Amino acid sequence: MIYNEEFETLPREVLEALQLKRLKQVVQRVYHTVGFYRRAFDEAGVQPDDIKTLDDLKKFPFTTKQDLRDNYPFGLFAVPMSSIVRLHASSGTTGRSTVVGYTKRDIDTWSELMARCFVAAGLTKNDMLHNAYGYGLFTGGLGAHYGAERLGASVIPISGGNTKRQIMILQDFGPTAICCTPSYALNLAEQGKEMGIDMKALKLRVGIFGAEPWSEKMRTEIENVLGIKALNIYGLSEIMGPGVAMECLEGRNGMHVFEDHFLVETIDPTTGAVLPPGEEGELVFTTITKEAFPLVRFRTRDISRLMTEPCRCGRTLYRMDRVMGRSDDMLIIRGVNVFPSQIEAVLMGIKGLEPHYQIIVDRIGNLDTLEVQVEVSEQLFENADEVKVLQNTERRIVKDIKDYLGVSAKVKLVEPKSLQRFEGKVSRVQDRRHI
Ligand code: DLL
Repeated sequence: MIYNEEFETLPREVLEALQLKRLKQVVQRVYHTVGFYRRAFDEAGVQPDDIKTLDDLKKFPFTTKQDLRDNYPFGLFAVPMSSIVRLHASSGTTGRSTVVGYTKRDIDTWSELMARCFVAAGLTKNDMLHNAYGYGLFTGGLGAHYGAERLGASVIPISGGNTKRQIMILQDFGPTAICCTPSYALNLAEQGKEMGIDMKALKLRVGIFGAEPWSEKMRTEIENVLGIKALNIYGLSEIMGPGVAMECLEGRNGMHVFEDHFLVETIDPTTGAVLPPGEEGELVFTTITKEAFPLVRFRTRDISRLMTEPCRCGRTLYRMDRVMGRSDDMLIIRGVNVFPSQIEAVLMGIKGLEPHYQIIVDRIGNLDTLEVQVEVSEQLFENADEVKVLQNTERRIVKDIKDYLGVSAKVKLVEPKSLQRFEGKVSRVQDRRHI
């Protein structure tokens, strides 16, 4: 089933002509409305008129997450605040989060794209959706919500957490579809089992899972324990939120990128050179219809590859493979994006700690765990007869990590000079998850 038959099945030449027209417009617009882009294009010696073909895009400079941070919070918006109807943001210590804005028309486009995703998963207005993506600054909850409403499905805006209650609702309301992170799907299944519930007997038929990396092995496991079809959805706040790309029920192999709204390239993360389709590299997106927050050549740091082979669903939109990794050190812990540098910023804001720490990430059962080990200063350690001082410091770290970054961490204070020292590049993160 296809939501927007016309735009999802355009012959490639027609699609490319549309993309070129939209690309020319967006490049003109950012040059004239966003100071950052005017400077970046001038510095790179390119002008909006240089876009004659789609291929010319590669002459233009990249936009990075650092550029977004440097222009925090609203510096890259291309419309006045009076036209902005919604803001979302990633977590982060002050000044380091990414803030994104939407006009009314952007919300409209986003809702349509999410509706396309749900239809690709076989949903109709007769379905009921259990939406367990988090509502709030995170784009998952509201993004999926508006899309399901656009389709006319019944949405349960359950958001994240409170797992036992979620299971009761799954039983009592009988939703036919669910969306959440893949690890939370497994968590729900496990809790349900513990409560003595036959999770396969629920009415659920399909799940739309994303926001964190997962594997074919996890797909099989989710499908087995919940008795559903599990599909992959991709997106990122900077580009829009969920609904940048979505797997279809017919193909279940790679996610169709909504190329009438986003141009996608894969690049070599080291040299920045554009790679041919099929080759693994970093995804780079250009938004060609967004009003409030258009981005030209945004480096996602997500590693994947483009698949240009036709799909049996009839969509002509190219697909992207599962995200296979990142070209930076960003961790996704229970769906929350966390940079080690943000943890460091929290630690360095607390007196009595040394800049020596270790971050240990694991998956126990289906839950990601985060442990931070940090050395205390000699001074604090000598005063440590007062166990209370240490306890308070530990509590403060837990609280600050939760407050600033939105994740729970276990914190262990260790003696001065007890953590491993590195001669070359420091390696502060141990990711023990086998996804
Ligand atoms: O995670 C948007 C989203 C919500 C996507 C709900 C899908 C479902 P951010 O919080 O900005 O936005 O995080 C974006 O999450 O760059 C990827 O590294 C990762 N990611 C998102 N979807 C997938 C996926 C949302 N299907 C970052 N597989 C991205 C692997 C994913 N990683």
